[in-house]
Amino acid sequence: MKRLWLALAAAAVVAGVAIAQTLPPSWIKPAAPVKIGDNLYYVGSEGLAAYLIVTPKGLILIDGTMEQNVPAIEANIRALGFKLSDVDILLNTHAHFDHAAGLARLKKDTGAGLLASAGDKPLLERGVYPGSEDVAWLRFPPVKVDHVLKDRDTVTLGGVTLTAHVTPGHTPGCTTWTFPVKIDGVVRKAIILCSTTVAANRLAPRPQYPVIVADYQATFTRLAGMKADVFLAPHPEQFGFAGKLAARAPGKPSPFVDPAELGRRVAASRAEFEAELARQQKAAP
Ligand code: 4NZ
Ligand code: ZN
Repeated sequence: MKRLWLALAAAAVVAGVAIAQTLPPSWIKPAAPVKIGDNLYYVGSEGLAAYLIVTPKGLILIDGTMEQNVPAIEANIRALGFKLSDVDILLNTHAHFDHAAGLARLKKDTGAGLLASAGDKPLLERGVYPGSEDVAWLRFPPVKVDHVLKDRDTVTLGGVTLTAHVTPGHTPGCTTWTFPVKIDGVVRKAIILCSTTVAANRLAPRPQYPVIVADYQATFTRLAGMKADVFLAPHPEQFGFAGKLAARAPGKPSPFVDPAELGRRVAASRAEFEAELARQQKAAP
């Protein structure tokens, strides 16, 4: 996947607006909802995750994905037996077009309030990619943030509490979420990682934003000290979603429960980051 981003980033320079057409088709391919736990459903497209957290007092939706996916996300919410007006809170992993472009329309259709970090709020409200504000194909429909979250703030609805962990780098306000999820009768700790990939980000010599490298480093250190039983992320391949779905079988433990996965994925991502940082520094004129 990383190679793809590098290719996309390189192509962006030469192709400009045409690049949007080369995004993975799976990103806007509708997918049926998937039950991960009693109170947690995947309601995104085949290639971009959106998560629905169910509480007795209403629903929380994390990520809007692309604008084109909104009808399918809404159909998934209805197929699960809910009304769009049941969605009370909208959250976002990070303010990139592929995870935030659908938020404006979802907000309008559900009437929910959007909560976001201080670092990502201005990006969401302008609909721009940090450090590439003038790149048209990276823009998305701006969406008003109703409440600003600080690091370690909690969001509670219907007795379910989510914790916001501001893990910057991928974006200045990248937000990782943790919350309880009941799977096979056991309450587990789930984590939705914001994203720690470099993707199209410039690290050197003209960084996407001034402290991006220090932010990534601190985020990797912080994540390495965290624990979770269920590892999730904004891109399904980042947590092996397809393989886990295929591995599910009645009477077998859920493949979504893997307390070692967070550590494994963070270590791998950190190694990729360091390699990419070295590559960009070496390539610098
Ligand atoms: S992301 C691009 N949100 O990191 C940039 O998966 C960033 C991502 C995807 C695609 N891009 O430039 O095409
Ligand atoms: Zn991103």
